[in-house]
Amino acid sequence: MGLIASPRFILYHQPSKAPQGAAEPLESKDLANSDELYRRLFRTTLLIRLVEERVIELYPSDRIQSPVHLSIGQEAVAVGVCDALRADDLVFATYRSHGFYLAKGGRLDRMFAELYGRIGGGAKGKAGSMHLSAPEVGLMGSSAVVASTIPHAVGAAMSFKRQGSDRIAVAVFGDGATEEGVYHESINFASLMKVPVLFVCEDNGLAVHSHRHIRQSYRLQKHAEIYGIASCRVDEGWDMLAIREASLAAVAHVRAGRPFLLEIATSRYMEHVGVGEDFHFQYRDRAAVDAWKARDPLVVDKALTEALRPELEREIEAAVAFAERSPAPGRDELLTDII
Ligand SMILES: Cc1ncc(C[n+]2csc(CCOP(=O)(O)OP(=O)(O)O)c2C)c(N)n1
Ligand SMILES: [Mg+2]
Repeated sequence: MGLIASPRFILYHQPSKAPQGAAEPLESKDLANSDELYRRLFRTTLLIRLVEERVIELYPSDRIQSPVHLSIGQEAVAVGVCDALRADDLVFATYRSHGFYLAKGGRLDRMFAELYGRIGGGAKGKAGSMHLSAPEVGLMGSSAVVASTIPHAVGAAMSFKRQGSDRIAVAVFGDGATEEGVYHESINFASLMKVPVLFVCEDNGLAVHSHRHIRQSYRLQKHAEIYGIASCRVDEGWDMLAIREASLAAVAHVRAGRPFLLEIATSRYMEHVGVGEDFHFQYRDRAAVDAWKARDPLVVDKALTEALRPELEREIEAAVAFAERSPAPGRDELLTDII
């Protein structure tokens, strides 16, 4: 099948909105390699989904020792954003961050060991799913406390500025987190002090069981504008290529010395916390999620999913085996690595 006719090419050319006030225009440097690029991003997106599907299978066995907030449906956000970053840029994320951990390059075996509460985990089993980190690849931390890592990202970015470095920091948060005071304090400070921080809002329209329109009197981009922060909204949040393209422009703006807000529409397929679906609560429609799935590349591009599945499943099984072999922390670990 020729490139022009392939679904991946169509996806690549779905235009994302032009950033308001971005320093550099959207530019596609990868046209020549678009097929290869699509495959690379698709592979990481599929890895995240298959990892979380494996978590669903394992969960009833009770070997996973922590609550899990699955990002199934939202994976393209992490992949598109992280692909636009440099390895030495830092990401601060949330309790729903298996995707950001993997997209930033965190080791899969250590992630499973962390979920299992084993010594081989990134935090020797003390952090679990909600507090993943992999500082060696720039995933600095994630937290169960809504909005709490936003000021950490601002602080890290402020230190880069003071050091004269061109590294940037990324604050990842949900739409619900923008209702927290610290979000407002953070964007005000970042704008005032010209902090090189990228704010990424994963807008799944939900905070637990409540919809954004019954919680918020503001539109996020309008709100950012009042604080003098340039922004962009990507509505095609299933499309990792569109997200990457918008992220490249946003990152260029931030690296030039100004904060930026990237709001990305997305869809959480599973329940807020846990491994089931929750349509029986009737706070949302299955039809809306189905409409999203109908555009989701991991669902639509069955041929590539099936082509990549065997090697990814082997990778996942090796990581699960590592977690199974890893010992539980001993009593001597109880008081180590804590403040
Ligand atoms: C400071 C704080 N308040 C309340 C909660 C309870 N809580 C956990 S998740 C959540 C919803 C957050 O929604 P959002 O930021 O949109 O993230 P999503 O779960 O949709 O990814 C709430 C209110 C919390 N963990 N921390
Ligand atoms: Mg949300």
